[in-house]
Amino acid sequence: MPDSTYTPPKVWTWDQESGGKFANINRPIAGATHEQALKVGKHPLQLYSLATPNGVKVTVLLEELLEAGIQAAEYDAWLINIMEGHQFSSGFVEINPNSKIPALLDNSTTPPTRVFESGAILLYLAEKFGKFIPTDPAGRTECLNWLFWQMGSAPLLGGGFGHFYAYAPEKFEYAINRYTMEVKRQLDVLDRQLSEYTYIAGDHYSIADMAIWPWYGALVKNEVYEAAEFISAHEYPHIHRWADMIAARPAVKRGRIVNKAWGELHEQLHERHAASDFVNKTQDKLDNS
Ligand SMILES: N[C@@H](CCC(=O)N[C@@H](CS)C(=O)NCC(=O)O)C(=O)O
Repeated sequence: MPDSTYTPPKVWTWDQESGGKFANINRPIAGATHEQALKVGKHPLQLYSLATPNGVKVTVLLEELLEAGIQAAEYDAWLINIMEGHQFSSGFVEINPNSKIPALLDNSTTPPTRVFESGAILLYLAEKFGKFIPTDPAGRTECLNWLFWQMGSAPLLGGGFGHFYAYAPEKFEYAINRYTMEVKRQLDVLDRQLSEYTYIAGDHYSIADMAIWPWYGALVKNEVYEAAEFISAHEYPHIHRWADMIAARPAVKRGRIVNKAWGELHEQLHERHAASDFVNKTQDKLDNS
């Protein structure tokens, strides 16, 4: 058994020097830290986000809706830099009291509708536009099964495995073992499902794929946590087949770079306000102009 030298005190107190990649933004209290209104663009849908896996779910869906010819899905995507604490502005907290990206404001309704939690945003948009969610009860239920599977499972991948394997200031064998076991089990769940079906929830591409791909597709393709070798990603061939198929979709290629503020300059579109921004406003174009 790993040796532990830490004995929890009777009452936990906030140690602001606890270390770790996200130590400067982690806090034990909710609410705004500063007054700052959110910017608002001309489109009905205002998205406040960042291209983390949770953010990419939503920009992929919005681009898929536009690709399907639904002009009412036009949106402005504003960059929320979580490392700089933008999620704690008064404007952001008004639309997401939980201070996490992504958050959406639908100005086409009266009054405007706020939507937070990526799963709720996917469901809201899929229902609003009648796309990427089956309408028959059995198909819809299976789609929701996998959407909610993702919402419950991914915190164990991100907050558990990713945190302790990639971000924690020290490596703890107990924590890494525990979460690697769970994540490999989750990957096996997906691999078995995808050995039987083309897409996660059956024969049709849906919001379940859009929720799961940015996390588990990225994991097996070594795009998050640099952990593909560690978790033996080659053991999940059906996830690889599916991940390649999703990644090849034009809307996915666009959606994954919206609100991205790291990586290759041509794959960073900090803000998105028009389709032409993918051609003219990526960081390589802006830096050269
Ligand atoms: N369950 C939420 C999780 C969202 C989430 O964890 N967002 C992270 C980035 S991926 C965030 O905004 N973190 C900022 C913070 O923790 O202060 C969802 O799916 O929308």
